Amino acid sequence: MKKDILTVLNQVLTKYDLPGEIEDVKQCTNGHINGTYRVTLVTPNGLKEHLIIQKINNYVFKKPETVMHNIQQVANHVANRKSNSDCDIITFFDTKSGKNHTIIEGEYWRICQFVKDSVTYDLVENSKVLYSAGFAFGRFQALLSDLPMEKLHVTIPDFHNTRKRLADFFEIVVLDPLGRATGVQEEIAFFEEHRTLATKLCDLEESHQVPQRVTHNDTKYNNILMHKETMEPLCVIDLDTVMPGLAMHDFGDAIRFAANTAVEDETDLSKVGLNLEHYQEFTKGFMAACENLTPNEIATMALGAVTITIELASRFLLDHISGDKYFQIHRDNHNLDRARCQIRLAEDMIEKLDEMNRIVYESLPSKNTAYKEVALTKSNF
Ligand code: GN1
Ligand code: MG
Repeated sequence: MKKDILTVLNQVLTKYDLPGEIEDVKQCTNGHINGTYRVTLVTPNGLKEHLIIQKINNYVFKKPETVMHNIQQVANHVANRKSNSDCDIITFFDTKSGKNHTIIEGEYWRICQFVKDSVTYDLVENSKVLYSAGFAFGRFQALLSDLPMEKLHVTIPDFHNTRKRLADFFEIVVLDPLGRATGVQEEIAFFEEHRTLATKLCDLEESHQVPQRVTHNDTKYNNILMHKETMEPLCVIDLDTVMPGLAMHDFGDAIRFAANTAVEDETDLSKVGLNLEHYQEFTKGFMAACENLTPNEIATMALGAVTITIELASRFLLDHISGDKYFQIHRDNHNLDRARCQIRLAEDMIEKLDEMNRIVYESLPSKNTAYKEVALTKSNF
């Protein structure tokens, strides 16, 4: 029988020097992968401590210890580089035996502080908050630009290899294990139509025309904790997929989420689209923080948003067709809803791609005019 969650959380706590009684547990459901609990602990001297206790999903992360190794590397590196004005990054407590995680009956658990006064948003209503979010993700990348990639494990192979993602998708369409592919022919046709566009970044990466960098790889807006009143970024979280990747993917994934006029799983597709004002604010912030982008990176930044949106749409639809094994779902056909929403968003981005490119160039900080001109000559990828 499955142990109740309170018993397991108490078991996890015994591995840490965190004495107290659990007073309250709330499950957080805005992540689709790990099991996340917000726990209120009453300490022996009567104070309340708010913690996040998280179980790493070991179906998704086959080797959770490599995830925790990477997080430690990143934490050490950023601690030495960061200035006071930089947004924090999440770090995990050490266990009594000095590790940043603990293993209970084969499951990997970790604990961090609940960041005081923090909130996350699944939908952005005011574009003004996006400059600082763009800056925080851009700065995250800048801080990691001199972390040697060899120090990091690849926690999920081919994570943003869009070519492989689409090949896997078409393979499952043929296998159609549950007969669900028959009902989504229109969606499947979308991926056939846009396969070439979606794999352009792969071509450039494979031919070394764009560099690999240490990237976050999961830059959803709700992976930045914001101050509940000032709306300033407090902390970049979810470092599970920090590994070598492309700057355009981090930029693009953030846009996919934060510049969508609707939530990620919106079923009323008339609400879904790219908000160019949101896009512009985020872009300005990101570009101001990422100082050493190459002309080819700049020229393909907007393409990164289209690419990652198509890629994620294919991942959601693959999961729907294969029986919802990867992303946690909270209703029937949830992954199908998510896929349809992302397809609609990608279609809108494709229509707006020229405008998106123009905004990238306009957002380059003035000190970068030298490669602004070079970038303009290369804008037709
Ligand atoms: C997953 O864990 P979470 O919810 O932040 C996924 C991302 C997707 C995202 C879509 C390891 O992120 O790649 O973009 O869902 N993470 C993994 O919301 O697959
Ligand atoms: Mg994640």
